[in-house]
Amino acid sequence: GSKGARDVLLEESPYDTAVDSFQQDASKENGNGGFNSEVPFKKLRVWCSITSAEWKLGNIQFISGQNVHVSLSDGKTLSVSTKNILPANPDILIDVDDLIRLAYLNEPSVLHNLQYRYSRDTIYTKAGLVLLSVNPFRRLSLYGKDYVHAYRHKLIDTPHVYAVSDNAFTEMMRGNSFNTFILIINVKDKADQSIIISGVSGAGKTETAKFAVEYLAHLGAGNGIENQVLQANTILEALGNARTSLNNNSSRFGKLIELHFSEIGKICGANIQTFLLEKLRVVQRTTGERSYHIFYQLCAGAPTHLREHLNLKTAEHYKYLMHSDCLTIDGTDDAQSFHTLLEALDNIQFLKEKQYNLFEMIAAILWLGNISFSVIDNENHVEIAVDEGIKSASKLLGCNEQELILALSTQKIQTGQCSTVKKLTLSEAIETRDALVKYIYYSLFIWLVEHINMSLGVGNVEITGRSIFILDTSGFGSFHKNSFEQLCINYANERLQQHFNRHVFKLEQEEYMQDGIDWTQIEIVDNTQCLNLFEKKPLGLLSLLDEESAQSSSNGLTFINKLKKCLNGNPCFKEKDGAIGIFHYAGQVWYTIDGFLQKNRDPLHSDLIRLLLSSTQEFPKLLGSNLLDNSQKKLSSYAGPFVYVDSQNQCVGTQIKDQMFKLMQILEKTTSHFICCIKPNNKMSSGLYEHDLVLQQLRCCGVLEMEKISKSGFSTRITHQQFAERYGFLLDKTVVSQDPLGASLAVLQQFNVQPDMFQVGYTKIFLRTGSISALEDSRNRALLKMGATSSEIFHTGN
Ligand code: AD9
Ligand code: MG
Repeated sequence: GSKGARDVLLEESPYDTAVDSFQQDASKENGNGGFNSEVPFKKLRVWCSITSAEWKLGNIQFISGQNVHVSLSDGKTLSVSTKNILPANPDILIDVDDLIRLAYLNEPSVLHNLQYRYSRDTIYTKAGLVLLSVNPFRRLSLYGKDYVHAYRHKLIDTPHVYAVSDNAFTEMMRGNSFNTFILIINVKDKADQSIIISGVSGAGKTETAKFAVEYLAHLGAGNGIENQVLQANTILEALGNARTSLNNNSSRFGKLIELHFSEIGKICGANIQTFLLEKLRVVQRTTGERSYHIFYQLCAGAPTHLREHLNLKTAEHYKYLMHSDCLTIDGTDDAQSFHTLLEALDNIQFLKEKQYNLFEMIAAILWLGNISFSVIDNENHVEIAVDEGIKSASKLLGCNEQELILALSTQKIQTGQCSTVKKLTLSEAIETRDALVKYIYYSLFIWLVEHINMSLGVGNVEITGRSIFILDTSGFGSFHKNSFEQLCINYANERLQQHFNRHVFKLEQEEYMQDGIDWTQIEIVDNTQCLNLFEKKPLGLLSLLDEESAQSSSNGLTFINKLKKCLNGNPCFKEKDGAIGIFHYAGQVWYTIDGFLQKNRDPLHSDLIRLLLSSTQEFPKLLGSNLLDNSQKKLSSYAGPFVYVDSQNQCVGTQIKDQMFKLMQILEKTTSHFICCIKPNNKMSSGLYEHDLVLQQLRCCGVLEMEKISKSGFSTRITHQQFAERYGFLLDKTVVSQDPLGASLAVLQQFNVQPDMFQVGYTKIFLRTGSISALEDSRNRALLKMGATSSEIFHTGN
């Protein structure tokens, strides 16, 4: 039997049921998702632009000159210039789960679509090759075993982080296996996959990364490593996450998790690389923000014996914690988190003794912060009293009280054979102490990461060469005041954005090539200029910073002058009143130059290394000797007072650049899958969707740029088979065609689809935006004749 209209309707997929008659005009769009002026406007549904981020929906009533009169949905009438209207999609398209399927891909339409879905807790939407995820700010029941099962067995095919993870897994497993049925040689023969998660601070990257790991852990469960990876997350979050003004659990470091799989898809090893830990936070941060979680967790949750051993008090006792005026986070129980942390440490076989070492150093930092410096003369020189701070700190560090006092209040200066001792001023003393603290904390972090990696069995990683990398970084951010730390983070994001641009737009165009259609490559606006501003040698910002940091006579002013002289030609650069403005892909950010040189040098006085080396305890000694090994040359031959904390004696900016280049090398060897997280409001509250904030992010993550490709490209792609099934029944009875390709071509011919509006690929028909609507109209009319009601036609598949 032949299929009735109802059967056909039930099979309908929602994406190409755009039906309003005006839709035919979409093909005449002007490339901005808007109309050409000659388009007949009457009765059209349109978005009227009220401000740059606010639109109202209405229908055109009449046009007079350059003005359009629109009746809004609230009954009011508005008169706007033709320049300020954009076509709206028919209601039927409001819930499409891939934005590329919208008949009109303009800003208000995308915003509206995402908002509609968000209001129904549908937080995931695709935009071509990218998954968008709008932060729900509350737990949704979209995760867990049942959902893993459903996505694995394709029982659900709606967009989800699980679906992306599943794709990565499937592609990895298909990887290098030979498939004789593939006629076209797949250029993506890389078995390694990466899931790259981007988004502003608080958008949900870290949570999304956890869901991805969770999904892959379920799939690859075998020898327990998957559980250890999840535990490692808990530990790294305790030491590397903090409350900021943008996110209560903000990652202040980036991480690349590598899950390594066996031939049969079981996880057989894992590795975590970290970068860009924001050390400064331990000693200094903006009011209302916290230091790293572990400090508060320890203070709130340590059991009695540990408290006694560390002479531990509650958080409000410590200046390092008190100075930013924020000790707790709503809805977070630090004591409970401490127990979770202990469990995680046990789980990765981090011995009790080492746990003690860790907590001793955390407590030592807290006590170092309580040391009181008193100014003793009018040159601001300081003295340190033997108080509880000094006593506890020196005990925990295993060093002599007097030696600690000397190291923090004086500096030995070697001139030839003689050495003199110079007293430190208050600001020098504080800087010296803070440098020690930052060094200790950073070393703890690296030490833990090393331990975690040992427990994750990195040893196995070379065996099969199949890995999935998951990248979660500190998000792009612009605060009220931005300094060196933010510059580093934003630079890193700039690098990742370039990878994103190249891959998303390259892959899109590759699909055309693979299916053998004619296509002239489109150049997409990219952020190369901004990257050049940072990276170019010898005149990039980072190398200028290094050059200036190496000069002893330099200061903020000399640095600014140098920047002005060398960078003024770059359109991404601006200077004003001792601050520099950089045009990032995500907007302009102003950075204050204060402290740039010092932070870039990141020096540690050699007296402090000697102090650590003098410790009677093994662990602080280890911290000192690590540094000595790394910088032996510097200490002996150069004999300068400072050493760089980095192993290659590099300045921070250069280290970061190197780290990013290494990261890019890894990612370039993988097939990348992208997830863009979107933050719907700045209040961290569920249900609130702020247009301007979302729009700004959509502009950054290139979603709207994808429109360019889809406009000049072919936004509708349907396999020959699907096309023939959907429209074949419209063919004149006289046309006899057995194969899908033949039937498809006959349909295109019968409906007079112009040759420039479609291309026939090896496997699919590619159509330009809007050219499907004439076919849809005819199809709907035919179905109506066959007895379907209009509401059935319009609403099936919704
Ligand atoms: V930052 O750049 O590290 O400052 P992230 O990582 O982008 O930032 P994060 O994942 O930490 O943001 O998310 C912020 C908060 O949003 C979380 O603490 C959760 O409370 C909330 N969130 C994010 N994603 C989800 C989700 N899929 N479901 C529920 C979520 N809550
Ligand atoms: Mg994060």
